Amino acid sequence: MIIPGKHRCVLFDVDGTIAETEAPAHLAAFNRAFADAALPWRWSRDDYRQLLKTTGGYERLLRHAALCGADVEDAGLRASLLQLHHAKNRHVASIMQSGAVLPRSGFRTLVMSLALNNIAWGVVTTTSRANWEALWEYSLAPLVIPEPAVVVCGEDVSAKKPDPEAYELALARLDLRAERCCAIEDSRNGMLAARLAGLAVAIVRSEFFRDEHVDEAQIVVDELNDLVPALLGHAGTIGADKTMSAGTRRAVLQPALR
Ligand code: XBP
Ligand code: MG
Repeated sequence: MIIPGKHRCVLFDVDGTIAETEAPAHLAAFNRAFADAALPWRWSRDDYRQLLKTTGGYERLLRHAALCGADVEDAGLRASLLQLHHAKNRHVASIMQSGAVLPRSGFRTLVMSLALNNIAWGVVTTTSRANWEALWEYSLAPLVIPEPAVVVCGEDVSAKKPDPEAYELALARLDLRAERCCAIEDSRNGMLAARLAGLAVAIVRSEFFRDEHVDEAQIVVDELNDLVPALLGHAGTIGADKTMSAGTRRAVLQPALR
């Protein structure tokens, strides 16, 4: 359950939660890497929406290759796709450096409100550490916010979301029990990973997962700002004077998994 003021640390997912990275960064970078490699692959937003059901960019390339009839057990193919994934992430870094990816509205307000209430924040993501570091350097550090208390990325786990390993690792590194933390996610896979780790979960709707089934979440909102009252019990202190926008007042609070 999400009880205002109860949590010591709020764990943020990255892609779709801290920032809408999937279309402007990851999808654009995949298509640039395909062009560089003279591969006849081009993913549309609709293609990518389907492929996002597979977490992890490398795993997504394997999934696509399999859909194209390739033998994904072939070591040579796997090595080439790994190189392609690294090339894609280099494009992600240059896209982040160009300033094309901004944090979602309300991110700074939420993190600063948490900090002023002695609540830390952390990062639990499936994405590669290089992508997180680029987002931090070019889009988040300039906000002059506290650094995250923990960062768990795709390389840190053997099984990606919806497996709970990433959240369990974050809790172990924080030396905190699940009841003293909660998670903010945007996808069903992410929500399941957090729930399976025993965490209460808030969902912030994102572009590619807007219609996903997330009934197991404790609260569902459209903007990060809308989580300040739920997490702090009051409007917070910094910049949170914006009332919930008319269309987003769909916060669903339900005591799941008591
Ligand atoms: C979402 C993902 C990531 C990104 C791509 O991560 O599934 O794989 O789409 O990043 P999050 P990589 O848990 O933050 O929502 O290519 O580095 O895997
Ligand atoms: Mg996400």
